[in-house]
Amino acid sequence: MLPSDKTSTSPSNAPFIDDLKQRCGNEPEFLQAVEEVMDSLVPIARTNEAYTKARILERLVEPDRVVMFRVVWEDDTGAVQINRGYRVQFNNTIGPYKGGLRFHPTVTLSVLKFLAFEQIFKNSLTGLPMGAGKGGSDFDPRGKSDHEVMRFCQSFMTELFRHVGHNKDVPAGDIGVGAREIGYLFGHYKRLTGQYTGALTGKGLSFGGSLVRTEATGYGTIYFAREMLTRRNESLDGKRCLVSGSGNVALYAAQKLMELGAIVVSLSDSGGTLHFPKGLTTDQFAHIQELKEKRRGRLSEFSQNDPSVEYLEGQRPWGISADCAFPCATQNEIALADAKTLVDGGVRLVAEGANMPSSNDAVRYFHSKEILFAPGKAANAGGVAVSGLEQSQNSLRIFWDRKEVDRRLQEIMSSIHDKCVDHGKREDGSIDYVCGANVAGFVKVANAMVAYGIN
Ligand code: NDP
Ligand code: 2IT
Repeated sequence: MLPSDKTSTSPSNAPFIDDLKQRCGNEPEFLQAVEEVMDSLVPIARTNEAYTKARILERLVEPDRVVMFRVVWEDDTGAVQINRGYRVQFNNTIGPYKGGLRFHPTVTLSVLKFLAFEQIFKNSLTGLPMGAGKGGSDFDPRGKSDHEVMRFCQSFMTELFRHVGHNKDVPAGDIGVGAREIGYLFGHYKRLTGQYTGALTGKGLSFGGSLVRTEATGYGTIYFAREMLTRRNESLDGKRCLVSGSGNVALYAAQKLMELGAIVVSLSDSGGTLHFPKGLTTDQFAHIQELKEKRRGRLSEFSQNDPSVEYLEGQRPWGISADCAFPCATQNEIALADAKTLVDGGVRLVAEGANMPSSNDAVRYFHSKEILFAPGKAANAGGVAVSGLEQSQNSLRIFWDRKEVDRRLQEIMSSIHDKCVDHGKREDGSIDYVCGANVAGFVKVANAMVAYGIN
């Protein structure tokens, strides 16, 4: 049982973090992710002799390996372009490395290390046999033609293929990597290896993909929030909900919210926020889906044709009053000041569809105000979970129908919720979902590491 003090952080993790700062001082996102996890783990690991003796925590923060490579490609004018590619293979204790690829100009080693580190706990929570990795490039798909994206993906895979494989490391999508990119990457992997295996997930339905993978992260986040509310005899019905982002995660989170009777009052992109004072309608949703998924357009274009919607240029959604918030865009989109704005605006539940969208002090503030807070590694695990189901279907050479995959997704999200409750219960009966997710995800991996001996 955890103490009821909702603001406490563990002073005992300071030496651990100080030591890591010496070695990773120029990796702020990675340090941020480790610090958040160690607040929960240091008190547990330091009182467990087997973990202390085997130095599990110290081993857990060092990736197994990092591959960095040059990606050269030709743009449509014939000019040579150079980007940097990465794959961080963080931990394969409980299964082959598994995690997405991100193509975005902000990609750095620090960002990919934080994402791969989070994946250790997230993948463990799913209950499926998946280790943790992440990769990507500083390549920016925005404004590039399909041919340019194809040439980039082929060049990227020309190096990556040596390091991945269905029993070794299985990449998938993340920011900037969707169905189009996975198609190009898988096509080139198949060509280079001469083998048809499930070495990537998020594939198209005609070539080994799983139904519901596209929707899984967004739907899973909402299933998780539904569990949090059900435990308190509440529901999403009629709740006003803020969603940030308008990519894969945000769109399907919004769709599931509407299906469950919630009122979606915002979506956003890096240009600004769309505010729907009366709630997003299914018609508006279909238009935005077409704009974002097919035309790769900007939300500012949508507001020009729909006067019922307000466009808040250059702003995030957090200033709009609501009951629940679902950050689904990117890391560090909720700073402490935003957390205060959200709470002042009436928000009582925050579930992270994105990875680490809230800064650590924002999370502490939510806890101090008794906000129901679900960290990304638990709430957004539905995406990688259905990736795991895609791997199962590929290995079995079968194809489950939509109902079957959605049923399994709901079961997995519910079991992740139960694990968070079991490991995150405070003395006053409330749940610390951050601690619950960190500890539940950790224990399985740590026990396996101990079983393997020193390696
Ligand atoms: P997409 O590329 O489909 O969409 C990303 C969205 O976030 C876009 O609306 C984009 O706006 C916005 N965005 C991206 N970077 C920034 C930025 N620096 N500042 C402001 N807005 C930004 O990505 P996903 O929806 O797949 O991913 C969103 C989040 O969910 C990420 O944190 C990802 O790691 C996480 N996630 C994704 C999973 C998946 O299965 N795809 C699984 C689990 C977590 P714009 O178009 O203007 O760039
Ligand atoms: O952050 C994530 O969990 C993902 N981008 C999905 C990873 C996957 O392997 O499906």
